[in-house]
Amino acid sequence: MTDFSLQWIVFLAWSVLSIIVLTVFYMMYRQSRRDPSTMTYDVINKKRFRFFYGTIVFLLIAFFAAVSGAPYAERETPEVIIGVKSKMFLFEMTQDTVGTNQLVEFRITTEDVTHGFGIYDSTGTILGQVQAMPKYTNRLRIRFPEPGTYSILCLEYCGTLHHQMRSTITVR
Ligand SMILES: [Cu+2]
Repeated sequence: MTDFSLQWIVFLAWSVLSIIVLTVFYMMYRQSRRDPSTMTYDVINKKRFRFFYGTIVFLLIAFFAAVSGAPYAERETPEVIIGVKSKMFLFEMTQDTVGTNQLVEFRITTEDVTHGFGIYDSTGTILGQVQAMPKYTNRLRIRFPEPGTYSILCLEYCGTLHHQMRSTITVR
């Protein structure tokens, strides 16, 4: 998701929330201006009933709208899955070439100590990272926006040759 669309979602959510809050205040204001003699228990109970069930219906709709897409990370299926076995002092990858903008999922583990798996572009900017942990497989999903050679560096000090623990991935 781009920063731009995220800003719009936040703005919309904020607007909807503001409208709800203002509506509630307006209803309270109108209520306070009513002639108390018209407020029989019958009228009050009817209002409470409507408010109570209205709130429940609203919460139910909001709940299902919010969770229908969960778990969020699973919405997309990765196009490429790359297994990564780390060990002192190298990364063994099942594949080292992917396509531009493909959704790539790295499944990373280690055969010895904990390592880090960090992906950098040609300017040295980190695009994503995850730990390589013994007996666990951690996943990292990433899209490479531009073709080129990306560096993979170990991010966890793992021994004397840690600084040499690097690999590359080619994006076509
Ligand atoms: Cu290392």
